[in-house]
Amino acid sequence: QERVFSGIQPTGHLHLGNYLGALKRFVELQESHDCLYCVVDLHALTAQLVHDDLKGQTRSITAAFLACGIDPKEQIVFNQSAVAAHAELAWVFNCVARIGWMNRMTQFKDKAGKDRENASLGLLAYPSLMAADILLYRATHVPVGEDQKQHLELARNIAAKFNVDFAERIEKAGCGVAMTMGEERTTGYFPMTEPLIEGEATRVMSLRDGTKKMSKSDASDNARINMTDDAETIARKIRKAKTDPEPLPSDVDGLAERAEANNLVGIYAALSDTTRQGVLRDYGGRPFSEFKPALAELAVDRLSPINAEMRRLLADPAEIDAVLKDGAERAGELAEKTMRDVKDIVGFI
Ligand code: AQP
Repeated sequence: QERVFSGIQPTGHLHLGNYLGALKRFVELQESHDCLYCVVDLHALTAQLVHDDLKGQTRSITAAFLACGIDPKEQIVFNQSAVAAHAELAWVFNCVARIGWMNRMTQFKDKAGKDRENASLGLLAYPSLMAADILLYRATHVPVGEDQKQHLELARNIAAKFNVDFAERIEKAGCGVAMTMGEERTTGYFPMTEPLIEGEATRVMSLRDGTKKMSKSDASDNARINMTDDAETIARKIRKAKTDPEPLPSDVDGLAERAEANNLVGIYAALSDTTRQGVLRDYGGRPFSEFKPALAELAVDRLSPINAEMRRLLADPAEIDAVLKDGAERAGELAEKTMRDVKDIVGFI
């Protein structure tokens, strides 16, 4: 059975990269899959321990899930810390994963910076907790942006090592399922989860620097479009976005050496559910002074209703809290079943 899991950290305002790389895909996938969408508040502690308003941020991400169109009755929407099994399974995975694997993660290197000895142990172990988030539900697919690809590979390595190390126990417990690992058909407990990195905006770049990822933690607010920005702010940020002086090319090959143009065309394509080539069919040969206002209008058109609905939901957090509570109960039932198997496999009484 196919199952989707994905999460977003409650750290800072969501931006267009989070929307196009993750949220928009979450909504599309609920048409064809059983989905769990999680506000990963345990992860929020890894880079910064004390937050001004973690509860508020958690509610805000939940509001974004709902405002984008995720149906919390059909799907499961919850916050990670409300299901203790995430931390429990992460401990087992900390003992499966190797320190060398963690040290190679580019996100760890980026976020730890030069003073690695002083980074939190949680930041190093982040991918192990992420593997637990996914595998606790034996999820088969994870929609994410390009930046999470390496973490997904690590989750597969953890699953594979667990399956091999405990192969006999899994067999004896009778809870294994048939699967393909590498070239081999075998039996294992945890699935080889596939990342879903699809579409024209899997890596939305900064509006100020086409070589840098659009990110919540960028010091310049003009580098990103926040999902809470009003129409005027969105239009201003797009107007000021860095570009080169050439008109747009007439086909995608012409975008190869033009990071900023490529980024804006990709954003337009993703927002309008078409391809870069489709956008260039309409705008090829035209200057940015014509393209940017059209992009601003499109972004406002797509984001404004979401923004308005988020504000409505956040005005009374009771509805959001009820969604999270119900989601945590339903997620907890699924998690409990996995933890029963894992405890049996590992040998905990
Ligand atoms: N620029 C992006 N383009 C496409 N997808 C992106 N995602 C993040 N940035 C982009 C995707 O959004 C989902 C949630 O991200 P997250 O909040 O869990 O973690 P993050 O990647 O740390 O987000 P930020 O904005 O980049 O935060 P900081 O500044 O803290 O590093 C993920 O699926 C991610 O791929």
